[in-house]
Amino acid sequence: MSTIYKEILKSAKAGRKQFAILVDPDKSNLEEVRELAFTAQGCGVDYILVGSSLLTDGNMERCISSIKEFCNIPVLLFPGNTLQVNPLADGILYLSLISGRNPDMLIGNHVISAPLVRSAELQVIPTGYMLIESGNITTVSYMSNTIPIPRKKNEIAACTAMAGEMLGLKLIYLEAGSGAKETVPDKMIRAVKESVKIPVIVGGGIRTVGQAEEACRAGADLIVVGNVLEKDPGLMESLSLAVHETVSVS
Ligand code: 1GP
Repeated sequence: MSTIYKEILKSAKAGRKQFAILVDPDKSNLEEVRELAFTAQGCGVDYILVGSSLLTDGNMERCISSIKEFCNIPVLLFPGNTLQVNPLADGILYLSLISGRNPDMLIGNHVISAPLVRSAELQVIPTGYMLIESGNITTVSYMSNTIPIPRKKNEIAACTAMAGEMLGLKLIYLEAGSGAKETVPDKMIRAVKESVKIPVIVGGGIRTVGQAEEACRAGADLIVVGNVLEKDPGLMESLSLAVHETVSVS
């Protein structure tokens, strides 16, 4: 078992919530990336995810090197496609998009990237990635050519997560989509959390401390925030503090 996954699992079992930031190499220039990394180090961020649904002029390698210049927080690839696999990272959320029915996102891209991932010696964390309807068509939904799970269909979300766990996936990631209008509903987080024993990640559209706390109380083990920090890096400290201090309410 990879050391990063061991830490995620240990924290989840102990009820210690964790906080990750998402850095999109397209949306932040290298100066901004360095500032995010420096701030993250100072406020106890647990992981830095790097990736994008569509990368145009950003550069994964330069982005990861810039992060590593300013902090020693584990960097996890959060790849939108096979081109984003990079050996400079510490690990990879090896995402299988289990809420969708696009074979390329379920297994095809993994077959293509497998030799690269193996030779990069990344810590591989098999992750069941689930898109949840969030009020608008998100880039990830469009790019993956998949329909998100409807917001009120908690039973579909729970059964999908259960199937993912029984197939051997190690994490469930409930994703509203970067910049989503609405976050993943609390009731759905709760339904999924009650259905599986593996840790649950929640992200997409979280802009306030209150939203992060709500997701944690509903059962999220790890919160991911990206977009809002590009505009307001100062919010990182209060988000990190709030997540680390919140406990689940059953
Ligand atoms: C997206 O869950 C992450 O993949 C983070 O979303 O950018 O909306 O915070 P935001």
